[in-house]
Amino acid sequence: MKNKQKIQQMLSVYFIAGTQDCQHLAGDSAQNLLNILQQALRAGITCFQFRDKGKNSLENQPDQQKQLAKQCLSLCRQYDVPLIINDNVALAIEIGADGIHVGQTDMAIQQVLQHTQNKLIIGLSTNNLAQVLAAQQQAEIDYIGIGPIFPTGSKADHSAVLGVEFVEKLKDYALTKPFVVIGGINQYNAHTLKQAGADGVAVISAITQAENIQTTVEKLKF
Ligand code: TZP
Ligand code: MG
Repeated sequence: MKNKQKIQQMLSVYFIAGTQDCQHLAGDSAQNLLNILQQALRAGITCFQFRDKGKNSLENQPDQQKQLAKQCLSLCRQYDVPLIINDNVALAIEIGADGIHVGQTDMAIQQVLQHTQNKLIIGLSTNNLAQVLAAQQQAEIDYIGIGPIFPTGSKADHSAVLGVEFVEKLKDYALTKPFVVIGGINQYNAHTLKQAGADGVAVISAITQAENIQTTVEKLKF
């Protein structure tokens, strides 16, 4: 377990993206991702997760994907913002990322730890109460991702939506682990979720499709 306060700060405005999330823009999607990331960093995001997967991603071009991940990392370093890699422990280690985020059906946490020697930040996605409570019990997990809270167009095979009530109800369980909520979160509903107890909000389309990244990120902060 890394420094809890640092993790909580990091979760505040947690931006997630890959090339598949930049298809609405003309031109090269890798370059578009870098442009968006730079604007988001300038605007004050507190964490970036490189999640390049599925249709229209570079997952079948590992060399290009690695090169892009390295470029993202060097941008994040300029702003002193941590970079977390989604689901790909080998890539995280190879490029020297700050953390790794896994889902329920990805590499098991014990196996992740063997590879990372507990040097990287570890996040786990959860989609129901049993999974949240199980994650809470695992000392090596630094933060929990909870969602989807609202319907989302950014993840094809997502689980049932949980709603704000689910986050409210978590207060009864007095979680000690930091958690970030995800799924359909935007500048208008972020505040409600932080009021409900979330340490931060994780967003894809709210930033990748923002009309104005600067003002969007400012509103996500509060
Ligand atoms: N996991 C649960 S919902 C989701 C992921 C990766 C997608 C969130 O995207 P958006 O655009 O912020 O709803
Ligand atoms: Mg996964």
